[in-house]
Amino acid sequence: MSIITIDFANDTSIRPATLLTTGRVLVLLLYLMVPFRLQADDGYELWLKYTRIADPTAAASYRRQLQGWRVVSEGATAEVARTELRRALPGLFGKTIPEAANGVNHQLVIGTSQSPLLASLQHTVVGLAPDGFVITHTRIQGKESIAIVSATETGMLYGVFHFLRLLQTGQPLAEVSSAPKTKVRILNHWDNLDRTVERGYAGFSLWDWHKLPGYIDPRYTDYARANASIGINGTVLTNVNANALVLTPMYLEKVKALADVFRPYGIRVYLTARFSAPMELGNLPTADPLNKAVRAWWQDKIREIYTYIPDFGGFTVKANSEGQPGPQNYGRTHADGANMLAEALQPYHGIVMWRAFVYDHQVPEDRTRQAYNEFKPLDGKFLPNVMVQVKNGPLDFQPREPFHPLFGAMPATALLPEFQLTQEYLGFATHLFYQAPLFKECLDADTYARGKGSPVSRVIDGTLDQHTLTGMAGVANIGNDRNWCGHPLAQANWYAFGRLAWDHQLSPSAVADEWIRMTLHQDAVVVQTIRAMLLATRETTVRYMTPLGLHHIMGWNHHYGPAPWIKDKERADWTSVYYHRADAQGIGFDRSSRGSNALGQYHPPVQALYNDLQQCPESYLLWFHHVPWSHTMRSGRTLWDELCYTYQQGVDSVAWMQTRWKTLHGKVDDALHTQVTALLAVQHQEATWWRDACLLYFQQFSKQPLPTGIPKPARTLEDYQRLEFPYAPGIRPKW
Ligand code: GCV
Repeated sequence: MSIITIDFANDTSIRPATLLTTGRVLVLLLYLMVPFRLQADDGYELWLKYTRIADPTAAASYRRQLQGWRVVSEGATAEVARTELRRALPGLFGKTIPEAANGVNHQLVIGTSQSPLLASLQHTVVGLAPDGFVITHTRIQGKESIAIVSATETGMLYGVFHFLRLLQTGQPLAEVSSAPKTKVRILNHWDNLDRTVERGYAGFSLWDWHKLPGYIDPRYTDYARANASIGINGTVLTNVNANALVLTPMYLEKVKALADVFRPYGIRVYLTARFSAPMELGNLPTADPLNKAVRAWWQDKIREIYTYIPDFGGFTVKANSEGQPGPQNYGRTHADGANMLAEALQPYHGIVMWRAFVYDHQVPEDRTRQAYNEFKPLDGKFLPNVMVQVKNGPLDFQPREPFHPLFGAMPATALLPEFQLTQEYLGFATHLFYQAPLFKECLDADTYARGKGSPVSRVIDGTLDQHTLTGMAGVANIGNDRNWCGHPLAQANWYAFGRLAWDHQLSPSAVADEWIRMTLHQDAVVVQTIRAMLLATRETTVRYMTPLGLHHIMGWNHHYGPAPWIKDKERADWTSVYYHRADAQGIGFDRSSRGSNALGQYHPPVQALYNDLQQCPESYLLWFHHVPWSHTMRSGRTLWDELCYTYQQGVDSVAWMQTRWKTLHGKVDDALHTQVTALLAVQHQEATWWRDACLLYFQQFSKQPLPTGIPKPARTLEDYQRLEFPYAPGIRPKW
């Protein structure tokens, strides 16, 4: 759709008397010509655009059921619900739906179950998890009504957003009862106080620390609306590579200002705690978690934080990992460190999310085994308000990893899975990569912890081991780019994360469908085309980056582009050769019982699935095995040929996406079409680069020709190896 903006008021060539009529006629004409939107789609409105319902039959049916509406609760969250409905309904229907304070027949009534008007519906929300809601057809004061009701104000707001989603996606207004499957649905911002974002590809941090608390950017409210609309109820504002300054009064004032904006949306604020803060801010000689003065320092600090932010959520902590300080500096355990903070937070109902992303290059042990070695013995040693935060896989957010072996190994500990929405290893904000299939692959994986049917999702929603403190964390892909996430379609990952944290049983396809309808278009063919593209992106990227179980072969430090040749750095576990182990015999990391036995950390049925080279699913082959180049794959091809063809398939799939996207020309917003066309072209170029650089490099070991159909690389291996990207985004600038 093209941009149409006419500023009548500033057009001095039109005299005031005619301005009104001419203006009105033009507006009317424009409205008739462009019924659904008058502005270019810059992505800012996310999935809350509330464009006019395209199907007139559906619109008429909704209208019949919505003669008026009212929110019968009071308070800040009720006001947020009203504001959202005032914004949404005229957009969806093209005209205002009256607020009917005294009720009308066929009305929408919204409130908590404590509202006297909804008292008769109290029973419908009894037993629902906190913040669950019900949408039901009933009679209120004798009038036909649809009621949205929840035991909590936040649940009521979630119900409103769900109702709006039904309208936006053309669903029937049937009875709904919905409650979150996890409790802490939280974004982790790796945002620094200087506004750079570690591994951020969508501009600078949203948090304008310098202007806070005096200036409250309206964008903070839109951020909160977006999160509330998908059930996200927490945000960690700062990078896990933490800066203690955020705990000082000057910054706490600023954090408080953000918390005040987010509170009516049901969003709690959390911070990262730098473990050495008592030394850096408190001038103590130690940060030993068993030291009395250190404990007292944290208690005082936490008390102080709660004077600013009475509903402060707690801390995320990265300790003894990649140079961050931690309890092990003092010979203490992770549990000692986490419990010290947890004890101080406990009176205020705060929690600690203690990260299990730990590995030490001094330890002569497969890096993927180290977190389990460290944390498994601590099971049962953490206080009840501690969650151990575990990345989805045992390495580091690769395009494909098996699930982390800690899932299913710590039944006495609340585990919080961490996904990375920002695309550090997935093509930054340039490549289209819809992550819901990746999230689901992990959530659906069977740990066999309590026999068959013990998926990761049941570990983390608490049903497997009866935990009530549950959650899901996502490393945010949000920055201050106008469209929030850099790539105009990357918002789908933010959306999918929230939806799956609420209900991990939703399918990636259904979530994509919702997002497309709410964000881009309602036309069935457009929806189908984009959904097919989104669903293909995960496998596509795996194929052109890290096929057949390869991993960690990207550029040094910035992680941009292919670099399987990285070796001889200060840390072996940051190089590529450590992971692919290509040699004259074959390629891959033997993690079977004959190798590092990382597989031994999984339950026996999982071991049985992967341990045998002949049985191992080929998508994980080189993750678990060192495989001869001549190995016969299921296709009948040799490993070498299969590797070449899989890289090629990845490149071909991007070309397929380009063709699909081309068919949408004229059907989706022009500016969006142009932007995505350009980004897909870059993705194609980069997929080709990955294929050529990796195959040339691995060919040195396989010593075999490229099979028929694989094009000759455009450049030499040395050319690719010489490429440097001094200003690749996402790493902290060196001053
Ligand atoms: C925040 C990877 C990233 C780091 C990140 C780290 C982590 O190693 O490259 O930038 O640090 O993961 O998750 O702590």
